[in-house]
Amino acid sequence: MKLIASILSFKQKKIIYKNINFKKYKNIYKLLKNKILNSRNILTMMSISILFIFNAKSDNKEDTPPNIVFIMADDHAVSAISAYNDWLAESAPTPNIDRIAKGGMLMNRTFNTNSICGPSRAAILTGKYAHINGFYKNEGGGDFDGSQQTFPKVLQNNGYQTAVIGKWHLGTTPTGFDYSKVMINHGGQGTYYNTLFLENGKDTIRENKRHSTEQVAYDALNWLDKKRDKSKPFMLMYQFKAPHRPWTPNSKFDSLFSNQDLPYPDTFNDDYEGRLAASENMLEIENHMNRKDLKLIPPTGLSKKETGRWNRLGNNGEFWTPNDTLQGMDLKKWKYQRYIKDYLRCVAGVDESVGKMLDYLKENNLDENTIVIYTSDQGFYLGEHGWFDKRWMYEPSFRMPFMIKYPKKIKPKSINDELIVNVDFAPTILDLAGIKPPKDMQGESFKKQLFDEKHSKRDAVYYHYYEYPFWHKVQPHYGVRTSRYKLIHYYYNMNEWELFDLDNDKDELNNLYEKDGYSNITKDLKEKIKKLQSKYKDDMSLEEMRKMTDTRIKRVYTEMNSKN
Ligand code: SGN
Ligand code: CA
Repeated sequence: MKLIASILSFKQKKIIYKNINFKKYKNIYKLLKNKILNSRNILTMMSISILFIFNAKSDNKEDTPPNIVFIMADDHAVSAISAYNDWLAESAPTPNIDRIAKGGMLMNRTFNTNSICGPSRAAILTGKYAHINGFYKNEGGGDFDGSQQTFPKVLQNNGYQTAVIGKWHLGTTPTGFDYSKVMINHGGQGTYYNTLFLENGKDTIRENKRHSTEQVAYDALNWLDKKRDKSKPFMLMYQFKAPHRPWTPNSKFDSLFSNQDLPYPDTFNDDYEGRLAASENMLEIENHMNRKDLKLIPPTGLSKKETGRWNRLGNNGEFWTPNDTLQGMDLKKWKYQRYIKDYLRCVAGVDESVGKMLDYLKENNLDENTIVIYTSDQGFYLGEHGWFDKRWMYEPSFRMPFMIKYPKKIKPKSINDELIVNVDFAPTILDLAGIKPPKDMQGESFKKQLFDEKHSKRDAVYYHYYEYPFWHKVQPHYGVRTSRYKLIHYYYNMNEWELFDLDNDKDELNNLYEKDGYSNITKDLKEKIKKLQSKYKDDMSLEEMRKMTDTRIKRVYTEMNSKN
């Protein structure tokens, strides 16, 4: 318990961090100027002249620090981005998001370290695993400790203008930003319409003219155009609520897919054989989607409480059908079609807002020197294994989309299979900005891999998920993935291991743990887990890990002044 308390009361040491690339010459100039005034030394005069010649030379475009637009959607699966050319690519293209991949690099193997909203965002900001940055669960996980070091703070300290606009979902008010406008209603999740925002930590603004995806685009372009300090490089976090549950698209996309059925994933009717934890889930499209998810209209005359109950029916496996005749597989398919169409309509909105940003950068001659990243806080199940939601270390939720465009430095249309995790984002962004990543960040910069497709270094990535049983009853687990194998340990109230050979079983249906011929591979993977747990300081006992799941940390955050 003591150990856990120390983790939770994590306090960030102040990092004195100096690497003032683009301020460098100005500072040296000041220094030398003072010297002249003091000594009137002719030699110093000469060195100033040399410096100016050098400075004029190096002040060309090569040395201008890049701007950064970090675009993040919420729950956007790789399979719902056509650049990944997966099973939905033809039916639901995302031409604007694909522009980023075409103009730069598509990373095929980017993974989460804890596949859920707040924890992923905290890992991205800090470059540290959840047990180190302190934010490891959404439910009963408290608020993010905003006093700790984050990559936006480091950029800000190095002369960048920073902003975050859209979804934040970390409880505490954003720190490290010159401008922030983040969603705060619905427990920080934000809503699709009538979204309540908090601007710069003090003013609440109810936006009721636009769908949230359009509002975020509007605010982001407005900041770029009118509010930022144009003498400085900028880093903008452009973050959508879409396509998160309850998948409410902008009504202008209502007719999209109305005359077609979308395809089903291969594992739509998975029976979870050989995977005990998966068989105990509560995230099946067939059995755990509620009436509100699928946009059924409640009967009139119900009280607010009754309406809520009516809407939520289905969450706990209660049977419902939109009419008296739809049953069995037909009902399951009907639910899927309803769900996937709304989800992809939300994606269409995100794609449109990404297009607006790319157009703006181009029209304002900013695109050459601006790094544009597109990612999502995690992946999502679009019917694979019969599921919606995320959390598992199985590929559809473990994988994150990641593409990056930087015309000056990254070759267009490049594809990379390197193993990357979300704690790598922070050091990579800093590295790209010419700033040395702080040593205590656990992730590693993959800048080299961006410039050279063949540069490879990591042989395995480590994962740990804690939240249980709410929501969706996903057993806490940790595991390791190499380019070929994955080993997972479910440890909370069972002791189950799963081993998959991804080369021969990409859908992870065949658990090879304790099967003949796999003992050496298993031994090797267990050693890898041990090594990574010790490297990332996640080497506590199972008892202590279980306690982390059981510890409910109160949310101090309240929806500030949210009454207006
Ligand atoms: C909400 C959803 C859950 C979802 C969590 C976490 N329920 O609680 O289905 O798993 O968010 O999502 S809902 O009925 O409120 O939509 S996350 O993106 O914040 O991690
Ligand atoms: Ca999410």
